[in-house]
Amino acid sequence: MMYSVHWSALALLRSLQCFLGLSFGREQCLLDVQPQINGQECKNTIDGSDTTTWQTQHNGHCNHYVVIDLRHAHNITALRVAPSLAGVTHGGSVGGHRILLSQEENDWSSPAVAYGTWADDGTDKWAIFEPQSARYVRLEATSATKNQGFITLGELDIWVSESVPIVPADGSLGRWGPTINFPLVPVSIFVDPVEKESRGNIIVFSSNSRDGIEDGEAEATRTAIWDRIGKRVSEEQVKNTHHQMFCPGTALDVNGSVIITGGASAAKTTVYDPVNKDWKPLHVMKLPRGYQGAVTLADGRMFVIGGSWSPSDSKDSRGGEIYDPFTNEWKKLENCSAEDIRTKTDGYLDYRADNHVWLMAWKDNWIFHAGPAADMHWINTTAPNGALKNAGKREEDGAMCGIAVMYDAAEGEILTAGGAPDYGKKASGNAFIIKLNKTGEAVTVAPAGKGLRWPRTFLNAVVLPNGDTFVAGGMLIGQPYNDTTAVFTPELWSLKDKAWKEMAPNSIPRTYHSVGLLLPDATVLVGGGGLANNRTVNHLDAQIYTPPYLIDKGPRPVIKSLPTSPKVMLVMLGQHLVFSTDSEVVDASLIRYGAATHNLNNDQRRIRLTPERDLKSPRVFKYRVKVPENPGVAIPGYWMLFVMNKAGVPSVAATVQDRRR
Ligand SMILES: *[C@@H]1O[C@H](CO)[C@@H](O)[C@H](O)[C@H]1NC(C)=O
Ligand SMILES: *[C@@H]1O[C@H](CO)[C@@H](O)[C@H](O)[C@H]1NC(C)=O
Ligand SMILES: *[C@@H]1O[C@H](CO)[C@@H](O)[C@H](O)[C@H]1NC(C)=O
Ligand SMILES: *[C@@H]1O[C@H](CO)[C@@H](O)[C@H](O)[C@H]1NC(C)=O
Ligand SMILES: *[C@@H]1O[C@H](CO)[C@@H](O)[C@H](O)[C@H]1NC(C)=O
Ligand SMILES: *[C@@H]1O[C@H](CO)[C@@H](O)[C@H](O)[C@H]1NC(C)=O
Ligand SMILES: *[C@@H]1O[C@H](CO)[C@@H](O)[C@H](O)[C@H]1NC(C)=O
Ligand SMILES: [Cu+2]
Repeated sequence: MMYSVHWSALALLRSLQCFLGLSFGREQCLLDVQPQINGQECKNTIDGSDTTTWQTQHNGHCNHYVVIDLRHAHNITALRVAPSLAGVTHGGSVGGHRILLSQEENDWSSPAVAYGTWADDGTDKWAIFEPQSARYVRLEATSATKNQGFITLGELDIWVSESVPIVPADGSLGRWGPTINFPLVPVSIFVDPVEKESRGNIIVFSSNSRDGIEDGEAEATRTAIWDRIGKRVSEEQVKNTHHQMFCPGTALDVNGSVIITGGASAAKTTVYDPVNKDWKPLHVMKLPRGYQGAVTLADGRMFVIGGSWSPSDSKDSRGGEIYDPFTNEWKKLENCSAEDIRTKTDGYLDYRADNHVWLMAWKDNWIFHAGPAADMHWINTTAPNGALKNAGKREEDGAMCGIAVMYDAAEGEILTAGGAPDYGKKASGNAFIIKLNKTGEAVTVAPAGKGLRWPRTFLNAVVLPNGDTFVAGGMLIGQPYNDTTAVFTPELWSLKDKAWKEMAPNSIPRTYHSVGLLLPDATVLVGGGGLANNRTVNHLDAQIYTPPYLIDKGPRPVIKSLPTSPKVMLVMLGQHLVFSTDSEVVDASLIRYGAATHNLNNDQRRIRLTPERDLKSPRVFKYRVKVPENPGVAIPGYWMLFVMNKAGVPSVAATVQDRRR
């Protein structure tokens, strides 16, 4: 048979088994409108042949669906949708889609297990989701490619899994799903913070190609927008900046604009403006680079350092430079050499030892360099040429493509975990708590519990509103474009217990070129991986992880009183932020919006806040929280304000802007 599974890693790891359509016995295909076209009935989607076609009738709009009855319940985990090989030239393929599962013939009340938009490129399409027991499968086309009002489809396979356990019903380990399908591999990702109801669209991008390297227009980027509320994915090619934003540095400025530096078009800088929803070129960097670390400073400027594969690879070609968004100018900091911040355990010193630097903006416009090099540093960006100062050793080896998260900015506390001494090497399970003391002075380092239970590199880390850090994906041996040693069990660093806990596993590998991000509704998005031309390891999707605090813990508190439209509140340093809620809350936090790529999100940080109830108005739930005074703690820009109740359930975030200067 023709099952050329390009998800070989998944098949290998999960021993999937494919049931051919006809082996289900009675197939049941339903069309929403007209009778089926003679010879092109929907039963052709499950006849085991890609060359027979199901063609829907043109009905002016596209909402065609097919339902398959498996006769018995199976643990279903994936769908392959193959285009017709019969040479049908009219009609589109399935673009926008939803996939629903059911135990009952006409009950489609459960949310979709996967939805999104597939690319218009004539290849097989996959939807992979967490296994779920169902007898009926429904594929809905919500849009057809080529703007057609009807679709043609060659074959639809349903994949089941007998090895992946069904998600525990109690949800105490969290829950995965749905899967969001993108028309490209989401290698870089950010939340557009300026959005109706403040809940935010998600913008993702790959390279000039959707799923490979260098097979498109040289200086352009494939992007997609996921409308989380409308549950739709759309695609856009960004050409006007002439910037292929693949393997870049990313940071969010004072106005929530995402500044994307370098990468494939090595000196270019682009800004995504969330107010006008457009992309604009900015001034080029002094030094061309890709894979650099980037971070927004206390005064709103942005610092970058390191980054390999720039065309002018040489020892001193990757030093620090600083961008001033107010003047659109770059300035080189001659005394911040990338040589000082390299890992010393990389086999290709000149090439990639200064990649993906963990940078934490701090007081007085200083930056703390937390890794991945074993030696940590302080960077004084106000010294005329910048100044680097050793801050001690974190561990013995470097931790390339590990993670660092400032989970408590007021206390200067950073969690680090995982990584490998070098690409291609065995990953580490090391985890540490770094505590910053006075700016420029020695820091303390202590092990974070017993370390990760699963050593991993290319992992993603997201700080949650309650200060716990969720770590997902990664692999045991750091081999780009090879999912063989992928880790599927996420871990949670509990602030209260000072221990790691294994959480619900997922079924899609998230390794090299994967990303993780906290969403404003307090769930976590983990996606991407791959972007290899051979397509065996490409993951054109993301999954939502719902932490246990949102499962069976009762209603969520609601922040009621922050301004709407645009739902952004300006906050002032050292001042109180006043708001009301619909119920009692006992804890609060601010988490800065960030942008993630290559397992790195330096702008992500959390500030713990203490809600003080206004006792003068006992009949309403009115609170105030004090925003820290120091802009090195409360970095200017957009933040998510969360409140939590006694059961630990967080609200949906209100968006606040900390705008200064
Ligand atoms: C589905 O998975 C559950 C739990 O892993 C298992 O007990 C059950 O036998 C599976 N059902 C089928 C039809 O494979
Ligand atoms: C941010 O937006 C404000 C108001 O539109 C503008 O005055 C300011 O220059 C912007 N700052 C940056 C860094 O773009
Ligand atoms: C800083 O740079 C200047 C000139 O580039 C150099 O003379 C000086 O020695 C450097 N200082 C340090 C501490 O590296
Ligand atoms: C950082 O650099 C500035 C400018 O040279 C200097 O005034 C300041 O003392 C430096 N900070 C420290 C703590 O060395
Ligand atoms: C900083 O270190 C000093 C001793 O070196 C200690 O007394 C102080 O408590 C520390 N401050 C913080 C915030 O940890
Ligand atoms: C992928 O990794 C595995 C385990 O490390 C190795 O055996 C295999 O050869 C690798 N495959 C490729 C294509 O490099
Ligand atoms: C996939 O392609 C990449 C890049 O061309 C290559 O390095 C890798 O070994 C390939 N992986 C597999 C599993 O074939
Ligand atoms: Cu890359």
